[in-house]
Amino acid sequence: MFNGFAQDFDSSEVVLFGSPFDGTASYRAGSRFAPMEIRNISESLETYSPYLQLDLQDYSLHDAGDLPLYAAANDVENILDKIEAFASHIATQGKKPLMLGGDHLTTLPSIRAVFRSYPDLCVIQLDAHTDLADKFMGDALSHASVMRRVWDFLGDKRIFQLGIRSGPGEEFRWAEGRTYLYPFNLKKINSVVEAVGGRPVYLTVDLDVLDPSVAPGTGTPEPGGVFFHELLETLMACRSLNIVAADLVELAPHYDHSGASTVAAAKLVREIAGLMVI
Ligand SMILES: [Mn+2]
Repeated sequence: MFNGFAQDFDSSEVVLFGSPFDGTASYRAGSRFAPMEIRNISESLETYSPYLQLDLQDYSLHDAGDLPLYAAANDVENILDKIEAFASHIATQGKKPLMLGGDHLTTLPSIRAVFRSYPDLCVIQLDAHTDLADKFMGDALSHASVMRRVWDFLGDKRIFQLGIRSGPGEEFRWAEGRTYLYPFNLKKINSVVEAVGGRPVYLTVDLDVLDPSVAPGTGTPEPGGVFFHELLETLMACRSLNIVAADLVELAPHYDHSGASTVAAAKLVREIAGLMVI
Protein backbone atom coordinates (compact mmCIF):
# COMPACT_ATOMS: atom_id res chain seq x y z
CA MET A 1 0.00 0.00 0.00
CA PHE A 2 1.20 3.49 -0.80
CA ASN A 3 1.70 5.23 2.52
CA GLY A 4 -1.48 7.09 3.45
CA PHE A 5 -3.80 5.34 1.00
CA ALA A 6 -5.48 3.43 3.78
CA GLN A 7 -9.22 3.71 3.05
CA ASP A 8 -11.40 1.15 1.28
CA PHE A 9 -12.44 1.47 -2.35
CA ASP A 10 -16.06 2.38 -1.78
CA SER A 11 -15.40 5.29 0.56
CA SER A 12 -12.48 6.74 -1.41
CA GLU A 13 -12.27 9.78 -3.63
CA VAL A 14 -8.94 8.81 -5.22
CA VAL A 15 -8.04 5.25 -6.21
CA LEU A 16 -4.39 4.45 -6.84
CA PHE A 17 -3.50 1.45 -8.98
CA GLY A 18 -0.41 0.11 -10.71
CA SER A 19 -0.05 -0.87 -14.37
CA PRO A 20 3.25 -2.80 -14.32
CA PHE A 21 3.75 -3.02 -18.08
CA ASP A 22 6.83 -1.91 -20.02
CA GLY A 23 6.40 -3.94 -23.19
CA THR A 24 6.71 -0.96 -25.53
CA ALA A 25 9.79 0.67 -23.99
CA SER A 26 11.89 1.53 -27.04
CA TYR A 27 15.26 1.87 -25.31
CA ARG A 28 15.40 0.08 -22.01
CA ALA A 29 12.66 -1.66 -20.08
CA GLY A 30 12.15 -1.79 -16.33
CA SER A 31 9.20 0.48 -15.57
CA ARG A 32 7.13 -2.61 -14.78
CA PHE A 33 8.87 -2.57 -11.40
CA ALA A 34 7.93 1.02 -10.67
CA PRO A 35 4.61 0.58 -8.81
CA MET A 36 6.10 -1.96 -6.40
CA GLU A 37 9.22 0.10 -5.72
CA ILE A 38 7.26 3.34 -5.33
CA ARG A 39 5.03 1.68 -2.73
CA ASN A 40 8.03 0.26 -0.87
CA ILE A 41 9.79 3.58 -0.68
CA SER A 42 6.60 5.45 0.21
CA GLU A 43 6.90 3.88 3.65
CA SER A 44 9.82 6.22 4.31
CA LEU A 45 7.92 9.25 3.02
CA GLU A 46 5.85 11.48 5.28
CA THR A 47 2.14 11.51 4.50
CA TYR A 48 2.16 15.24 5.20
CA SER A 49 2.83 17.61 2.32
CA PRO A 50 4.40 20.86 3.52
CA TYR A 51 3.82 22.28 0.05
CA LEU A 52 0.06 21.74 0.04
CA GLN A 53 -0.16 21.75 3.83
CA LEU A 54 -2.27 18.66 3.97
CA ASP A 55 -1.90 15.12 5.27
CA LEU A 56 -2.91 12.24 3.03
CA GLN A 57 -4.21 10.46 6.11
CA ASP A 58 -6.97 13.04 6.43
CA TYR A 59 -8.41 12.15 3.02
CA SER A 60 -10.20 9.21 1.47
CA LEU A 61 -7.54 7.47 -0.59
CA HIS A 62 -7.43 3.84 -1.62
CA ASP A 63 -4.60 1.73 -3.03
CA ALA A 64 -6.08 -1.01 -5.24
CA GLY A 65 -2.71 -2.69 -5.85
CA ASP A 66 -1.39 -3.67 -9.27
CA LEU A 67 -3.37 -4.95 -12.22
CA PRO A 68 -2.33 -8.51 -13.14
CA LEU A 69 -0.72 -7.74 -16.50
CA TYR A 70 2.17 -10.20 -16.58
CA ALA A 71 0.22 -13.14 -17.93
CA ALA A 72 -0.64 -11.29 -21.12
CA ALA A 73 2.76 -9.65 -21.59
CA ASN A 74 2.86 -10.23 -25.32
CA ASP A 75 -0.63 -9.02 -26.05
CA VAL A 76 -0.56 -5.24 -25.88
CA GLU A 77 -4.22 -4.67 -26.75
CA ASN A 78 -5.33 -7.12 -24.11
CA ILE A 79 -3.22 -5.30 -21.53
CA LEU A 80 -4.59 -1.93 -22.55
CA ASP A 81 -8.13 -3.30 -22.30
CA LYS A 82 -7.48 -4.41 -18.73
CA ILE A 83 -6.20 -0.98 -17.76
CA GLU A 84 -9.12 0.74 -19.47
CA ALA A 85 -11.63 -1.50 -17.73
CA PHE A 86 -10.21 -0.75 -14.31
CA ALA A 87 -9.87 2.99 -14.88
CA SER A 88 -13.49 2.97 -16.10
CA HIS A 89 -14.55 1.09 -13.00
CA ILE A 90 -13.08 3.93 -10.94
CA ALA A 91 -14.17 6.91 -13.05
CA THR A 92 -17.77 5.82 -13.63
CA GLN A 93 -18.27 5.81 -9.86
CA GLY A 94 -17.20 9.43 -9.68
CA LYS A 95 -13.82 8.51 -8.21
CA LYS A 96 -10.47 9.72 -9.48
CA PRO A 97 -7.99 7.21 -10.90
CA LEU A 98 -4.31 7.75 -10.06
CA MET A 99 -2.22 5.29 -12.04
CA LEU A 100 1.38 4.24 -11.53
CA GLY A 101 2.95 3.06 -14.81
CA GLY A 102 4.47 1.29 -16.50
CA ASP A 103 5.68 2.76 -19.73
CA HIS A 104 3.85 5.77 -21.12
CA LEU A 105 1.54 3.69 -23.31
CA THR A 106 -0.35 2.70 -20.14
CA THR A 107 -1.64 6.29 -20.11
CA LEU A 108 -3.68 5.72 -23.28
CA PRO A 109 -6.33 3.36 -21.88
CA SER A 110 -6.52 5.35 -18.66
CA ILE A 111 -7.26 8.60 -20.51
CA ARG A 112 -9.68 6.83 -22.82
CA ALA A 113 -11.64 5.57 -19.82
CA VAL A 114 -11.71 8.95 -18.11
CA PHE A 115 -12.69 10.71 -21.35
CA ARG A 116 -15.93 8.70 -21.46
CA SER A 117 -16.94 10.22 -18.12
CA TYR A 118 -15.62 13.71 -19.01
CA PRO A 119 -16.17 14.58 -22.70
CA ASP A 120 -14.57 18.02 -22.28
CA LEU A 121 -11.41 16.52 -20.81
CA CYS A 122 -8.06 18.28 -21.29
CA VAL A 123 -4.70 16.56 -20.92
CA ILE A 124 -1.60 18.13 -19.40
CA GLN A 125 1.54 16.16 -20.25
CA LEU A 126 4.81 16.88 -18.45
CA ASP A 127 7.40 14.98 -20.46
CA ALA A 128 10.79 15.17 -22.19
CA HIS A 129 9.41 13.60 -25.37
CA THR A 130 6.80 14.55 -27.92
CA ASP A 131 5.24 11.05 -27.91
CA LEU A 132 3.38 12.03 -31.11
CA ALA A 133 4.56 9.31 -33.50
CA ASP A 134 1.78 8.00 -35.71
CA LYS A 135 3.74 4.78 -35.79
CA PHE A 136 6.94 4.04 -33.93
CA MET A 137 9.04 1.31 -35.59
CA GLY A 138 5.84 0.37 -37.41
CA ASP A 139 3.84 0.20 -34.23
CA ALA A 140 0.77 2.38 -33.64
CA LEU A 141 0.69 1.34 -29.98
CA SER A 142 3.95 2.51 -28.43
CA HIS A 143 5.03 4.72 -25.59
CA ALA A 144 6.40 7.01 -28.35
CA SER A 145 2.93 7.32 -29.92
CA VAL A 146 0.77 7.65 -26.81
CA MET A 147 -0.17 11.31 -27.22
CA ARG A 148 -0.89 10.81 -30.92
CA ARG A 149 -3.35 8.05 -30.00
CA VAL A 150 -4.91 10.30 -27.36
CA TRP A 151 -5.24 13.06 -29.98
CA ASP A 152 -7.07 10.54 -32.21
CA PHE A 153 -10.12 10.74 -29.94
CA LEU A 154 -9.55 14.03 -28.08
CA GLY A 155 -8.88 16.13 -31.18
CA ASP A 156 -7.19 19.48 -31.63
CA LYS A 157 -6.08 21.81 -28.85
CA ARG A 158 -6.98 19.63 -25.89
CA ILE A 159 -3.45 18.38 -25.11
CA PHE A 160 -0.95 20.66 -23.35
CA GLN A 161 2.65 19.43 -23.55
CA LEU A 162 5.35 20.97 -21.36
CA GLY A 163 9.04 20.24 -20.89
CA ILE A 164 9.36 18.67 -24.34
CA ARG A 165 12.95 18.60 -25.60
CA SER A 166 13.20 15.54 -27.80
CA GLY A 167 11.38 14.08 -30.78
CA PRO A 168 11.54 14.00 -34.55
CA GLY A 169 11.16 17.36 -36.32
CA GLU A 170 8.04 16.10 -38.04
CA GLU A 171 6.35 15.58 -34.67
CA PHE A 172 7.15 19.11 -33.51
CA ARG A 173 5.74 20.40 -36.80
CA TRP A 174 2.70 18.12 -36.60
CA ALA A 175 1.94 19.49 -33.14
CA GLU A 176 1.41 23.01 -34.50
CA GLY A 177 -2.28 23.85 -34.34
CA ARG A 178 -3.08 20.42 -32.90
CA THR A 179 -1.57 20.41 -29.44
CA TYR A 180 -0.10 23.17 -27.32
CA LEU A 181 3.57 22.23 -27.19
CA TYR A 182 5.81 24.25 -24.86
CA PRO A 183 9.40 23.08 -25.25
CA PHE A 184 12.37 22.78 -22.88
CA ASN A 185 10.87 23.81 -19.54
CA LEU A 186 7.65 24.22 -17.57
CA LYS A 187 7.50 28.00 -17.41
CA LYS A 188 4.28 28.27 -19.43
CA ILE A 189 2.22 26.46 -16.81
CA ASN A 190 0.35 29.56 -15.73
CA SER A 191 -0.95 30.23 -19.24
CA VAL A 192 -1.88 26.56 -19.51
CA VAL A 193 -3.83 26.75 -16.24
CA GLU A 194 -5.61 29.84 -17.55
CA ALA A 195 -6.43 28.23 -20.89
CA VAL A 196 -7.76 25.06 -19.26
CA GLY A 197 -9.94 27.00 -16.84
CA GLY A 198 -12.59 24.90 -15.12
CA ARG A 199 -12.49 22.00 -17.55
CA PRO A 200 -11.64 18.55 -16.17
CA VAL A 201 -7.97 17.66 -16.44
CA TYR A 202 -6.02 14.44 -16.85
CA LEU A 203 -2.47 15.08 -15.64
CA THR A 204 0.19 12.72 -16.97
CA VAL A 205 3.70 13.05 -15.56
CA ASP A 206 6.47 11.23 -17.38
CA LEU A 207 9.35 11.05 -14.91
CA ASP A 208 11.81 11.79 -17.71
CA VAL A 209 10.64 15.41 -17.73
CA LEU A 210 13.10 15.72 -14.86
CA ASP A 211 16.76 16.12 -15.70
CA PRO A 212 18.62 12.79 -15.60
CA SER A 213 20.85 14.23 -12.87
CA VAL A 214 17.71 14.29 -10.72
CA ALA A 215 16.03 11.11 -11.93
CA PRO A 216 18.34 8.79 -13.91
CA GLY A 217 16.05 5.85 -13.19
CA THR A 218 14.01 6.02 -16.35
CA GLY A 219 13.84 4.18 -19.65
CA THR A 220 14.76 7.03 -21.99
CA PRO A 221 16.78 9.65 -20.09
CA GLU A 222 16.97 13.02 -21.79
CA PRO A 223 19.49 15.66 -20.67
CA GLY A 224 18.35 19.26 -20.36
CA GLY A 225 15.39 18.65 -18.09
CA VAL A 226 14.01 20.47 -15.09
CA PHE A 227 15.02 20.18 -11.47
CA PHE A 228 12.71 18.67 -8.90
CA HIS A 229 11.71 21.98 -7.36
CA GLU A 230 10.68 23.30 -10.77
CA LEU A 231 8.40 20.34 -11.30
CA LEU A 232 7.04 20.77 -7.80
CA GLU A 233 6.33 24.47 -8.39
CA THR A 234 4.57 23.52 -11.61
CA LEU A 235 2.35 21.09 -9.75
CA MET A 236 1.58 23.76 -7.17
CA ALA A 237 0.56 26.09 -10.01
CA CYS A 238 -2.04 23.43 -10.90
CA ARG A 239 -3.79 23.55 -7.54
CA SER A 240 -6.75 25.51 -8.90
CA LEU A 241 -7.35 22.95 -11.65
CA ASN A 242 -10.04 20.29 -11.61
CA ILE A 243 -7.75 17.25 -11.86
CA VAL A 244 -10.05 14.26 -12.29
CA ALA A 245 -7.35 11.70 -13.03
CA ALA A 246 -3.57 11.46 -13.17
CA ASP A 247 -0.65 9.18 -13.64
CA LEU A 248 3.07 8.94 -13.12
CA VAL A 249 4.92 6.82 -15.67
CA GLU A 250 8.33 5.71 -16.90
CA LEU A 251 10.16 5.29 -13.61
CA ALA A 252 12.54 2.36 -14.20
CA PRO A 253 13.84 2.05 -10.66
CA HIS A 254 16.72 -0.35 -11.21
CA TYR A 255 18.76 2.10 -13.30
CA ASP A 256 19.22 4.25 -10.22
CA HIS A 257 20.81 2.22 -7.45
CA SER A 258 20.72 5.16 -5.09
CA GLY A 259 16.92 4.92 -5.05
CA ALA A 260 16.66 8.69 -5.43
CA SER A 261 14.60 8.47 -8.63
CA THR A 262 12.09 6.28 -6.84
CA VAL A 263 11.91 8.68 -3.90
CA ALA A 264 11.31 11.52 -6.36
CA ALA A 265 8.52 9.52 -7.99
CA ALA A 266 6.90 8.68 -4.66
CA LYS A 267 7.04 12.29 -3.56
CA LEU A 268 5.41 13.35 -6.82
CA VAL A 269 2.64 10.80 -6.26
CA ARG A 270 2.00 12.28 -2.83
CA GLU A 271 1.75 15.81 -4.24
CA ILE A 272 -0.40 14.75 -7.19
CA ALA A 273 -2.76 12.92 -4.84
CA GLY A 274 -2.93 16.08 -2.75
CA LEU A 275 -3.84 18.13 -5.81
CA MET A 276 -6.66 15.69 -6.55
CA VAL A 277 -8.30 16.11 -3.14
CA ILE A 278 -7.93 19.82 -2.40
MN1 LIG B 1 6.47 10.05 -22.44
